[in-house]
Amino acid sequence: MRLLEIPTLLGIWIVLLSRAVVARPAQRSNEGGITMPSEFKTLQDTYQKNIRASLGSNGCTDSNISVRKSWDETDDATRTDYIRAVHCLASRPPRTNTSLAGGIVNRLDDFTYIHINQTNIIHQSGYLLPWHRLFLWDMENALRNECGYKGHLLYWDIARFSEDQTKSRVFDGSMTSFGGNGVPEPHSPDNLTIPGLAIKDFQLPMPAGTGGGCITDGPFKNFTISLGPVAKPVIDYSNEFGYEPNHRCLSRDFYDGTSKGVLTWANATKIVASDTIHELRTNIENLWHFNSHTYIGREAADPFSTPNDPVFYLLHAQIDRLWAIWQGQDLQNRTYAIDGNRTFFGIPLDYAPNVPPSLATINDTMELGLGWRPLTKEGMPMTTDGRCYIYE
Ligand SMILES: *[C@@H]1O[C@H](CO)[C@@H](O)[C@H](O)[C@H]1NC(C)=O
Ligand SMILES: *[C@@H]1O[C@H](CO)[C@@H](O)[C@H](O)[C@H]1NC(C)=O
Ligand SMILES: *[C@@H]1O[C@H](CO)[C@@H](O)[C@H](O)[C@H]1NC(C)=O
Ligand SMILES: *[C@@H]1O[C@H](CO)[C@@H](O)[C@H](O)[C@H]1NC(C)=O
Ligand SMILES: *[C@@H]1O[C@H](CO)[C@@H](O)[C@H](O)[C@H]1NC(C)=O
Ligand SMILES: *[C@@H]1O[C@H](CO)[C@@H](O)[C@H](O)[C@H]1NC(C)=O
Ligand SMILES: *[C@@H]1O[C@H](CO)[C@@H](O)[C@H](O)[C@H]1NC(C)=O
Ligand SMILES: *[C@@H]1O[C@H](CO)[C@@H](O)[C@H](O)[C@H]1NC(C)=O
Ligand SMILES: *[C@@H]1O[C@H](CO)[C@@H](O)[C@H](O)[C@H]1NC(C)=O
Ligand SMILES: [Cu+2]
Repeated sequence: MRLLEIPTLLGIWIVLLSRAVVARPAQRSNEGGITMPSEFKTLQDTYQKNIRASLGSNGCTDSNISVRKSWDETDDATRTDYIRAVHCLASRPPRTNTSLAGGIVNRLDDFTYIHINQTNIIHQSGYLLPWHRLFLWDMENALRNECGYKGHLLYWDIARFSEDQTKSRVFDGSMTSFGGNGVPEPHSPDNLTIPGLAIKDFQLPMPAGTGGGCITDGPFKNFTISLGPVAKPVIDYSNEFGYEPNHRCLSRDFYDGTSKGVLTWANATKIVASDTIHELRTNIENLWHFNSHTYIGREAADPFSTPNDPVFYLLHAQIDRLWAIWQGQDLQNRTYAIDGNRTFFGIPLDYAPNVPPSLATINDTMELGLGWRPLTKEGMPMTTDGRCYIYE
């Protein structure tokens, strides 16, 4: 019995959510991609104005707040430095006790490991947004403090390139990109089964894109990953969470069907214009989150080991940005708003009976790895509790 299927939920939401906001007809800009519509820009401007107005003269201030930009809108020196720092973390030893997972070989794997370990708790749940906000922050600090990266986290400007993501500098295949598609390998769509749930046949539909094999260009062409994959057509109980070493290339499988006409400015605007936290979170999940992972495909589309693709952090910075813009419309009421269960769709976990499926609260403890166990509410503000950043 498959109680909850993503397509069913998507279907419900497409019917239920009338277009709250209709974006203006898109125009081409000189820089390539589709220009941000005024409805989105107005909301982004309000967020930026409200965040800056909320800053005091101690801690996070107007003069030292970090600015997270679009990968396409930063300079080549910053892009090069970011990529260098990712390779640097890949060359550093892990800090996680490898008795937890023999496949952990480098410092990036510390992040991928805890993401795998927490997947059934931090997706389709109340923790999605605060957990990933702290995860990104942790990565930004690792890049800066351990590998000397001078910039800040950058985001993939997904809506701008919804018609053709390969036009973005994120995927243009140059040495200042994350490389392009995987080499074409004819393959069929799949249903991937999610391990760890009390519902044994929960499946995620995975379409077949135009790649499928190893990426062939860019600075991650020879990149070796080790943890995962986890979500497979049939659960592999001998290595259920992909913790065993499995050295392989980085593969992708671009699938326009979840980007073109989907990851649009209209949908981005609908997300940030959501009236309630429930609407916001379900819009992010149903219109954006799954679709952006699925567009890239292969490693990036495995819900567990997805951070194996270094572009993961830019994909999630976009999601963090959409949440930030929504919060920034009304910082008082929205900063600590939470919605969702304590597990994936509220389904009980077969390995963690101590995680009750029921509603998440802002006082719950989250597990970010290496002993970091913040409360949900510490992952919500953007300019306190150690965080200090704004999206441009
Ligand atoms: C920003 O400046 C304030 C005031 O000088 C200082 O208290 C704070 O530590 C600084 N924060 C950062 C992140 O540099
Ligand atoms: C790693 O974990 C194992 C098993 O729990 C333990 O025996 C070992 O002491 C740990 N190693 C370190 C360095 O903490
Ligand atoms: C995550 O790690 C904890 C131990 O730190 C373990 O109890 C739990 O079973 C792990 N979950 C998964 C899905 O690996
Ligand atoms: C995936 O599951 C759906 C629903 O059960 C089914 O209709 C479809 O044929 C399956 N697709 C594949 C590729 O197995
Ligand atoms: C990948 O490895 C090959 C063979 O070692 C080397 O010639 C090439 O320059 C490497 N490419 C990148 C992008 O590191
Ligand atoms: C929003 O995304 C859905 C898929 O989740 C898609 O069917 C729909 O066409 C998109 N709407 C717009 C206006 O882009
Ligand atoms: C916060 O939300 C409440 C209830 O929805 C509303 O009455 C109030 O006006 C909001 N506050 C602000 C500052 O908008
Ligand atoms: C999951 O959350 C919904 C509200 O979003 C709630 O109605 C439902 O009871 C929760 N499920 C469980 C198992 O707690
Ligand atoms: C969270 O904890 C704070 C103080 O510890 C308390 O004031 C607040 O009511 C709690 N909120 C929830 C939703 O449990
Ligand atoms: Cu995730």
